[in-house]
Amino acid sequence: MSETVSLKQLTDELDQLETKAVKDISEALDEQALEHLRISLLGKKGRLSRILGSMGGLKSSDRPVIGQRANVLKNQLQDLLTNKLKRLKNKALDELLSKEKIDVTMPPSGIPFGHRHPLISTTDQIIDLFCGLGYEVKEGPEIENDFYNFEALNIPPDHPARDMQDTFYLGDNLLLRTHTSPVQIRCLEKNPPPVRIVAPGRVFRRDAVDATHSPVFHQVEVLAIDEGLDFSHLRGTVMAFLKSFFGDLPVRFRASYFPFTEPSAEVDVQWRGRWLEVMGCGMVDPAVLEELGIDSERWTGFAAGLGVERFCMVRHGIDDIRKLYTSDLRFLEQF
Ligand code: 2NL
Repeated sequence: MSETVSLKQLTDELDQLETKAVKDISEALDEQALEHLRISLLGKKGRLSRILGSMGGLKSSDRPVIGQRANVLKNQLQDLLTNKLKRLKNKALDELLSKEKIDVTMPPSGIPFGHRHPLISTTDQIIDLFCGLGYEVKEGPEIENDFYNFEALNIPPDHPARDMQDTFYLGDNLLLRTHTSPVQIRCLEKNPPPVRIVAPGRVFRRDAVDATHSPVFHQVEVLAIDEGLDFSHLRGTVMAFLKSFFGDLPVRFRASYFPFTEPSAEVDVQWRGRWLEVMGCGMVDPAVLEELGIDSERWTGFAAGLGVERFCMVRHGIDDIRKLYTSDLRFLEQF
């Protein structure tokens, strides 16, 4: 048997429990504190259970009174706990959101963009002009043989360019191309004239490195073969190209010599008061056409070779070719 208790005693206990619980719930600081409170109030061994457990000591007529009161209190506390939990959750979310606020107007974190190397953008600029004149871009192997690099271009066996001192030989008949002319020879071999092509690419010569020489450099070669082409077409094309690249600088043609063109010329532009050589060109030597089985009485053409490094250095005021090859970001990021 339970100890006897009076109705008044249990009513007072419930009143006290209510007052204290309402206060504690309203003052709970976080979800964890609230959960502890819920267990100590409404749990199996909680304070409400204890009071209900002592109901056995009541007169049986008083039991429903306390039972009903305890139930009401239980529901009331449950509601208070649920509401408080909701408010604490909202508060926690608000705090999180204000801490993690995303300002969509902030500038981006500055992940650096990559960009094209100045030699590539210079090459592209040269190519674009010729594409606009109807030329096609052709590429070919960097490893060539003697025929395509020298023989087909009318370069005689005793020419200095063929010297071990000047060309990287890889084996008996293999070498690193010294110009992109072989690309054009291969193209002419496969495609009968008329042709209009530009051949960009890396070329290789056994030069000692200094401010103006690199054993690897870049060339764009231009070739047009058609009926009735003469030096005026060469000159007009070169002038149009130079004007689009450099603007209105003075240009002069100087007579020169290449084994694969006749007549040949070198072209200078006047820049900051000085004449700078920027390209070589000429009418394709009939011997080059005949070697490829092209009738040189019917077909004529012109060709030109441009050093991309030279164009790039003049355009950007770069004083040393080595800067284009050392991959120093402090230099490259300027372009
Ligand atoms: C230079 C000179 C030149 C050519 C390249 C060429 C190509 C064929 C036939 C005839 Cl397939 N000629 N190319 C012609 C004249 C000059 O380059 O000083 N380059 C940097």
